[in-house]
Amino acid sequence: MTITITAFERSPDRGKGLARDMPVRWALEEVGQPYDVRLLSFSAMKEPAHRALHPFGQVPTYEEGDLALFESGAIVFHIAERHAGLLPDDANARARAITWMFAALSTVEPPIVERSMAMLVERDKGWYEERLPILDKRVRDRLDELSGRLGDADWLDDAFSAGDLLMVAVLRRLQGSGILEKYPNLSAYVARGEARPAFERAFEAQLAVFIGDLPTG
Ligand code: GTB
Repeated sequence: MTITITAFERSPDRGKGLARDMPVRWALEEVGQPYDVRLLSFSAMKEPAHRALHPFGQVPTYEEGDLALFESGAIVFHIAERHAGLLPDDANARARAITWMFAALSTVEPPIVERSMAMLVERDKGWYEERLPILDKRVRDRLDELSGRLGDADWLDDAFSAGDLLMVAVLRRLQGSGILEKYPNLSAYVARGEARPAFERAFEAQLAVFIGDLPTG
């Protein structure tokens, strides 16, 4: 059955692979599942046809036969459950990998998103300069803890899993901030994720959308 995902017609990240179709594309590449992409403008995302798939009028969505999903984390989890390669077979190791998926999205990502949102929409506020160090510290606190846990391991729990996929996707949002760069083991962890052939294919595919270099025919 054909898998179709949705993505920005023109991503605000300018092809950096930071929008949330990226982890979905990466997961599909990891498990070797081909997929189609339906590109949407901001206004098309708010149309009833798309809202029927995504109640919040966002991307990505995932369609496969009569199944329609939204939320990138849930989509990655679905892909990981249906196909081998992203979750270990051992029940306990699988539960730990799923725990890391949640940790990425609900513990590590929120302070990172809060910081980037402040930089995007609060720069002109009088209190911005005072607030930024507070937001930076919240991010650094999480990274201190994550860095301590990762130590010199390659991945968070033995073999690469969907937990690492989401954690690397979350940490990539900090690239160039000067914060991630202070953690050599986390920077190397992100680089290891980005060096995976599946990541590279997913990255090239989303970049091709941004530069308009889509396959024809
Ligand atoms: N929790 C949802 C999920 O994980 O799927 C969040 C989905 C979401 O935020 N989607 C965004 C969207 O559709 C695109 S990815 N926004 C349009 C809207 O809400 O109207 C978010 C995103 C965009 C750009 C960058 N960037 O430039 O770095 C990073 C992340």
